[in-house]
Amino acid sequence: MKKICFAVYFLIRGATLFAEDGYRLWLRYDKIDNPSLLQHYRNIISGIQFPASSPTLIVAKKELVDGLEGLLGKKLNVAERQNIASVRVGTFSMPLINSIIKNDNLNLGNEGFFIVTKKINGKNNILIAADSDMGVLYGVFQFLRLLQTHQSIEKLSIISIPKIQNRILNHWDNLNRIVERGYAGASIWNWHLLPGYIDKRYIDYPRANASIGINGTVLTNVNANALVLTKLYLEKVAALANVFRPYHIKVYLTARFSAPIDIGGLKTADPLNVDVRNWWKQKVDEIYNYIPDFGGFLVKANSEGQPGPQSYGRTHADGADMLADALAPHNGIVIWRAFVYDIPATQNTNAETQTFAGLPYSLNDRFKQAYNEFKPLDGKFRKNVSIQVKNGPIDFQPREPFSPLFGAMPQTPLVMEFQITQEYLGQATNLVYEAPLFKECLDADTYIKGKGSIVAKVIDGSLENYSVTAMSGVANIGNERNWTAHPFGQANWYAFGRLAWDYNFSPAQVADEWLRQTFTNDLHFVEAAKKIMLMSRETLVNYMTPLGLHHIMGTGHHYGPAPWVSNAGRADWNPVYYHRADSVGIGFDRTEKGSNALSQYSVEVKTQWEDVNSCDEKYLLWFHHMPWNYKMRSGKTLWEELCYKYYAGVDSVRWMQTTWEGLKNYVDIERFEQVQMLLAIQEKEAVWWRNACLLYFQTFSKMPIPPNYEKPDHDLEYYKAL
Ligand code: GCV
Repeated sequence: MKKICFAVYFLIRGATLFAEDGYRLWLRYDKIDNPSLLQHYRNIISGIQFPASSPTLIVAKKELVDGLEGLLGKKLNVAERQNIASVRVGTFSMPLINSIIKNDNLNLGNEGFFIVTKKINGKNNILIAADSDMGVLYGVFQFLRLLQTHQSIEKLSIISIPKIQNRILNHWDNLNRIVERGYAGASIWNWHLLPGYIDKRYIDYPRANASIGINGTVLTNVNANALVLTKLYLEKVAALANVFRPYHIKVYLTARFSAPIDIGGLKTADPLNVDVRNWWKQKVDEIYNYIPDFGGFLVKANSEGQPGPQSYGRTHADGADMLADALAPHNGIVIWRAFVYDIPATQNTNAETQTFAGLPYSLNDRFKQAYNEFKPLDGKFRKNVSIQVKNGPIDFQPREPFSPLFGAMPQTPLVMEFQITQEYLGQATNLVYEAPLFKECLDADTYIKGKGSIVAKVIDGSLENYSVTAMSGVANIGNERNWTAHPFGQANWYAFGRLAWDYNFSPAQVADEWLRQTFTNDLHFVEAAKKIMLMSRETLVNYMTPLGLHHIMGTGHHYGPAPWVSNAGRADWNPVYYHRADSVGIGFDRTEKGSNALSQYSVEVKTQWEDVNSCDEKYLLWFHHMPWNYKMRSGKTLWEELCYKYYAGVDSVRWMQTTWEGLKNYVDIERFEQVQMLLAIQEKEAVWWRNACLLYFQTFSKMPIPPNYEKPDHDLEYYKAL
C-alpha cells in the first residue's frame, strides 16, 4: 500500500513538475539541463557589471540578472563597478563604440547594439553595449537568447541594428474586451480595473515584446470607438503607457474619424472645417498631457462602414493631413490604412454591367481598389503620414500575391500590415507557422527599380528614401493563460517581431530559436518540430485554397469552407465572386481580358503572371480562369492537380500528428496534450475542407475524384448544412 502511495505521489509530482502552462512564452530561463554546457557558461560568466540609472536600464538589468541566474542556476555577483565581472553592460558613446569594434563608419542608431568579447586587463570580458538605453535592453535580450538557445559565447562579435523603425502590434481589441478576430479569449486590457489595477500581464507583455524588438502597440480596434479618446479612458491608457515605457514600447490609439461628433459635440467631422481641426488639435494636446511619448493614430476610414473624409467629399489625404497637423508639434505620426473597399460613387459607373452566378460581375475588382484610391494621392500626404497596406490585395488569405501598392507610392511611406491572428488560417485550432507567409511577401520582387526591388526594401525605406518606416502585425494575443490559445500561436507573435527587426532572418532560423527557448534544446525535438512548423503553412494552403484559390471560407466568421455561398450582402463578400467556378473552369481572370488588375504591377511582374506559362502555379487561379482539363506542369489536369493538393494537405496534417506523437518524451505533458488535441481537430477540419471543396467544385468539373483517394464520407449537402 505504502509503495503504491509513493508511486502515485511521484507520478503526480512528476506531472506537476513537467506541467507548463505556456504563460512564460519564450522567456523561461530554466536552469540549463546540459551539465557540461552549464559548467562552460558558469566558467565564462563570473559576475556582472551593469550601472543602471534610467528606468530602461533598470529593467534591462533585472532581466539580465533574473535570466542569467535562472539559466546558470546560481546567484551572481552584480555590481556597478567590480573587477570580477566578466559581463559588462552599458551605454557607450558612439566614438568609443567605434574604437572598440574598430569600425568608424558604423552607426548603431538609437536602437542598435553590439555584443563582443574583449580583453580587459588581460581577461576576456563580454561587452553588451549601445549608444542608447533601449539598445542596451535589446542587447541584453539577445545575450540571454544566446544562452537560452545554447549558442557559444566564447568569441562573440554581434552587431545588430533594426531594419525598420516602428515595429508595431495592432490590437483589434474593443473597449468591451471583445477582440475582433481574436481567438485567445478576451482582451488583455481590463479597462474596468484600469488605471488603478496593474495586472502582471501588463509587465510581461512589454517584456515579451521588447525581447523580440517590438517597440509600439496600438491598443484599440481599427473599427474604432471614440470613447477611448475621452478623459476617462486616456487616464487608463496613460497607466498602460507608464508600464510599457521602460521597455521602450510606445502606445498608439485608433482614431474614429467621427470623434468630433461622437464625443466632441460638433455637427460635422469634415476635415477642412476649422472647428473640427481645432477640436483634433486640442484633443491631441490633451493626449500628450497624459502620454508625453504617445506614438500617434492608426485610422481606418471609409471602409467597411467606418466614417471618413469621403463622407464629406474630401480625400483620404485631407483626412490624414488634418490629424497629421495636430500630431506634428508632438512628433506623433498618422498611420492611415489602405484597406478600403467602399466603392465611391465616382468609380461606380462601370460596375454591375455583367452578372456572374446571379451576382454583379463587378469590373471594380476589389483587388484593385486600394491601389485605385491611394496611388493618385501619392505625394499629397504630410511628412508624418504613412499608409498601412495589407500584405496582399484582398484580405490576409492563406496565400496572396503581394499588394501592387508596394512600389507604387514612391513619395509616401508605406507600412506593411501582416495579420498574426489567424482569421483566415484556421483560427486558433490550426497549427500554422506564419514566418514563411511573411517572408514570401517581403522577398517578392516588385521590379519597381529593376531586379531586386523586393517588398522589404520598399518597407525599410531603402528604395524610396522614406523618412518613416514601419511594420505592423494584427495581434493574436488574448487573456488565455498561454496568451495565444494555440501553443504554436506564440511562434507567430515571435516571428513577426524578429522579422520586423530584420527581415533577413530565415523562417527556419526563427523557428529554431523559438522552439529552443519555448520547449527544449534537445536536437531530436527541435529538428522534428521545426519540420512541422516549416511545412505547416503550405499544408494549410493545400487543404484550404490551393493553386491560387482565395476567400472561399465561411462568410462573416471565415471559419471552415463555404465555396458555394452566393447570397452575402455585397458581391465581393461571396466566395463565388472569387473562385468563379463554372462548367468551363475555375479562377478569377485578372488579365486584360478580365478585370486587368495585373496592370497595377510593374511590367515585369505583370508579364510574368499574365502568361499562364510563366505564372507561378501557386498564383494561377488568382489571375486566370482555367479550363478543368488544362495540363499543369506536373502532367496532371487542373482538376486532378486540385484533387492532389487537397489530399496532400490532409496527408500532411496526418504526418504532423504522427511526428508530434513521437515527441511526447521531450515536451511537458500539458503542452504536449494541448497540441495533440488541436492537431486532431485540425485533421478533422482539413478533411472537412477537402471534402466540401472538392464535392462542390466537382458539380462544375463533372470529373471524378481519382479512385485511389479515400472517398468523402458525406455528400455535399451534408457539408453545406454544417
Ligand atoms: C477590423 C477584414 C476583417 C475585419 C477587419 C477588416 C480590417 O475584413 O474580417 O474584421 O476589421 O478586415 O482589416 O479592417
